[in-house]
Amino acid sequence: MDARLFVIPASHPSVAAQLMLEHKGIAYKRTDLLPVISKGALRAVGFSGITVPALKIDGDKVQGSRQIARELDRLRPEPPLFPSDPEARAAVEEAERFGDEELQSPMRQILWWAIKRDKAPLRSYSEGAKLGLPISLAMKTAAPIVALSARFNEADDEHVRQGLAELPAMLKKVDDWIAAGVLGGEQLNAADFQIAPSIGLAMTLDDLRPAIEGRPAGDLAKRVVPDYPGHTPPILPAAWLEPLRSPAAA
Ligand SMILES: N[C@@H](CCC(=O)N[C@@H](CS)C(=O)NCC(=O)O)C(=O)O
Repeated sequence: MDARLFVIPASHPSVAAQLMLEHKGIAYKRTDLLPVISKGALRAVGFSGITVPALKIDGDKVQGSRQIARELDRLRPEPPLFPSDPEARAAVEEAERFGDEELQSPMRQILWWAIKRDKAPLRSYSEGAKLGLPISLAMKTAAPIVALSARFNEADDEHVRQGLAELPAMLKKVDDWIAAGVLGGEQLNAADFQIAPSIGLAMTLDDLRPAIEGRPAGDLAKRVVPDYPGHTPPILPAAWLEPLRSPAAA
């Protein structure tokens, strides 16, 4: 198979797509793109959408982590990304939908909010990336990219506070799915690959890690994506983190 995956380094859905290609044993080449510039670059290589992950595989173009999961199962059914039993499949699809539609965005907003305030950690998220220019130069020119990314992703105070307030319930949901065997089974599935990178990304923030580490959701992230790139020292206002500290969050 001839496969090329377009990613933004440390993008959580991009990590999901990489993990699924690896799960299938499909060798692929990776093109690393800078945020914002990625939109034009994807259009230039023929994709209709503007987000990563975007996959070219045997001449076809597939965009979006959930679409990629289905295409990979169609092209190479073994090992499967979805259970064959219809009820079990529906449960995995619902967890996968939650990961894509509900969990991804607040994690993205929290990270861009943090990077907008302190750009120094950005470099750690690009570790090992091939951006087509020296990493030091990329970091020097990062300010407009960060500002645009924060705006594009609505990474403002209101959304970040809301995301942090909702995080305990989202983590509980993931813990419950693990307890029910929907996630974290012997055979990892599309929902594991969708959700674990979002949790892994959250754990790169010192502000969030204590609320995640040691609980089933944190263990899942460590198992599925043990070396998530990036590290952000404490930066979020203490009052905003209160929902994560309350006993109900545990
Ligand atoms: N939910 C979609 C969304 C993908 C998405 O929003 N990707 C972000 C990176 S995490 C992106 O491409 N953003 C464009 C940019 O940052 O310029 C998926 O799972 O594929």
